[in-house]
Amino acid sequence: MSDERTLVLVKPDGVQRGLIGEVISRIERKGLRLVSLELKNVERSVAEQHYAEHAERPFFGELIEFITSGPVAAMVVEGPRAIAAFRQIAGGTDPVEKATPGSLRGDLALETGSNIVHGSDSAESAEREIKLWFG
Ligand code: RTP
Ligand code: MG
Repeated sequence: MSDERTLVLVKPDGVQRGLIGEVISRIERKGLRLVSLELKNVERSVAEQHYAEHAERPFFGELIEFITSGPVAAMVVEGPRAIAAFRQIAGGTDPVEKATPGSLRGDLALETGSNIVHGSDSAESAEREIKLWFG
């Protein structure tokens, strides 16, 4: 099977809590490869484009405030089925109701609004997001 690329973000809560290493470690232990890595201050316009699919949702304002509240670690991760594989490592969106133990969110987060990591959800999203974050 040919390799895929996915965009991973360690969100501001994960950076502030010192979890960048933990996230990278789990990516590498799974067998995925890091191909780009940059600590970035997030422009509001980038945040809004990144989460454009949620623009009409009631939590959109909070989501944008949160993701622009401090630096994020942005990375491009590569490997066979990288998109689904990282979603598995991350765990479900709600860290208590959906993420299972053993996943980043299941082990390390409590709230949906601050759930440590982002991973692209499809090949189309990955392509769009990698362009947005890395040009
Ligand atoms: P992400 O895009 O950040 O990787 O998370 P995800 O795919 O697991 O979840 P998604 O549905 O794309 O939602 C994006 C982020 O919005 C926040 N959210 N809040 N209050 C709520 O009901 C709610 N739903 C989603 C979460 O922080 C989620 O990661
Ligand atoms: Mg998403």
